[in-house]
Amino acid sequence: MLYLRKTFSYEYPLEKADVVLAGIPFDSTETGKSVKYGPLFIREAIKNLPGYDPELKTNIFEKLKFCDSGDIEVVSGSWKLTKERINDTVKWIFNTNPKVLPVFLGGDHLITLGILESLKDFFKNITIIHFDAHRDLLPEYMGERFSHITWAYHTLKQGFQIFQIGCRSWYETEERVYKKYALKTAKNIKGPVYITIDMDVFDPAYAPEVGTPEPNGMKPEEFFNFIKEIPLKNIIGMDLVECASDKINTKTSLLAANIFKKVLGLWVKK
Ligand SMILES: [Mn+2]
Repeated sequence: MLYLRKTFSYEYPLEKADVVLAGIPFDSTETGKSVKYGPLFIREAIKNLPGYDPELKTNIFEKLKFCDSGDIEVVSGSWKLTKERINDTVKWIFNTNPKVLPVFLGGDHLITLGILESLKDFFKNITIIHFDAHRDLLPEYMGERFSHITWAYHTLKQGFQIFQIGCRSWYETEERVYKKYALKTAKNIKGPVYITIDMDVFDPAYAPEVGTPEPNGMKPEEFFNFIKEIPLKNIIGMDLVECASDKINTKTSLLAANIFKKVLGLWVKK
């Protein structure tokens, strides 16, 4: 099928892939703009990326074998049923290929909780590196325990370590939780690392289409400098969430696709 392509110019079966892409278009807990079409538009932006990175002098599409597994069919309005589907998908991924690096596209940030709970069956002592304008450390929101602004709290309760970057808006109760439980430095992180990137970590000038934008955010260059300091050889997975793009080639989805490229470029050179 020489002239036919899906997301990547050549797609490998999951058992042979280095990287697997999976969309999770769940946005039932979103309180701002819908993020249901994030996977669609980030994927379209990935399709248009040149693989070569002039800074890293590497081409991810030549160095890595990719598989796009498609989007999980989420159950709108039901976190319980959606979580089961995320759990089954993550199990299928690692039972098929224990060495693959999964990259998930969201979707609201609650999907990260479902992914991490599933990863616990395969990895011990996971540290979460969490880029976000918000801490997401509320125990509940308006009486609901599971929401895009509570997921990080539940990871702490389940024994994950978390290091947060880029936060600039939080509730007082979250500050107490943060001070008590979160890591305060990224140095000395050992063991498996999971990276979660809420696109609202960026200033709305660079990523305006997000669920809940906050002014005074990161510049892309600050993010790209920081990501080089992370021990990428230990990453076991990554997600890009809260992308509220609703058109092709808008700022947030393009930036998300470029993060995908840069992180994988750094990972391949690890
Ligand atoms: Mn956020």
